[in-house]
Amino acid sequence: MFNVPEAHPRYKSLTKREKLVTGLEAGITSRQGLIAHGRGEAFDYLIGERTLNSAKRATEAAAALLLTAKKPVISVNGNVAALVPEKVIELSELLNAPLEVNIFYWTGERVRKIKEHLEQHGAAHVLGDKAEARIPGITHARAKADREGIFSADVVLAPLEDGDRCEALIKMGKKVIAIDLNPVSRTSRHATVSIVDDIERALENLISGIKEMKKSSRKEWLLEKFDNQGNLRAVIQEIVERLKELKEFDTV
Ligand code: PTJ
Repeated sequence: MFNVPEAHPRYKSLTKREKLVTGLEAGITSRQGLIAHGRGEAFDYLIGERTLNSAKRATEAAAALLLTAKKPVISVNGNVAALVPEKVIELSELLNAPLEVNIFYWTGERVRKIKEHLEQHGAAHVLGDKAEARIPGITHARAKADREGIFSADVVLAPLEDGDRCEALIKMGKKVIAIDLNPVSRTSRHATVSIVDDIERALENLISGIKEMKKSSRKEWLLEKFDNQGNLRAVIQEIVERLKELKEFDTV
């Protein structure tokens, strides 16, 4: 891994790139995953590389949804495995929810490598290698699901997801929590709760939110009042405000 100097002003961002390149070399991340990350970075620039208030509200709703779920499952793809293995494992332990490897650019070898990578980081319960069930309405490999995992889950946390599967999971009657920096992606538009934030920041906030909310009686109330479409409009409004501020400066 290229050693990014900590004093570099873009240290965090460059380190994420290194993690993905390392993931690619290890056969975990797809080549297309690098392109997808670049799209995410562009949105993160517009957002200001910070958690928006609208993302905080969505994260709170997501915490409530996960805590009230009967059978939550966390979907892991090649980008998520390379960027935040420790954080998805911590979340999985906190919720007692399995991780399920589910990838778009499917190969059996990559599924196995991602599973092993998560287990090497301490994951105890990783699904995705059976993939004996099929999500109806999807013609590509993302339809593959473990019967005891995503297929029978009531709530699916699906970071960096593609719109097709999000829509198909919703059609199956599941609730989907998306983490996606693009507020106008099909995934963000279709999910039950869309957290428009970087995966690392979103998971950090989700973990602390769940810890705080565990014993709270506000969960149902939070879910009832959350309006995903309204919140996505608020994300765009926050981005517009930031762009107006940026207009006043000569350099970004
Ligand atoms: O490992 P695989 O085969 O499942 O492939 C994973 C990718 C991400 C390549 C695949 O799922 C894909 O093609 O996804 P999309 O349709 O490009 O959607 C990915 C979304 O994630 C885009 O809207 C990006 O803006 C967003 N994104 C990228 N990086 C981040 C992100 N969102 C949050 N945090 C990020 N770091």
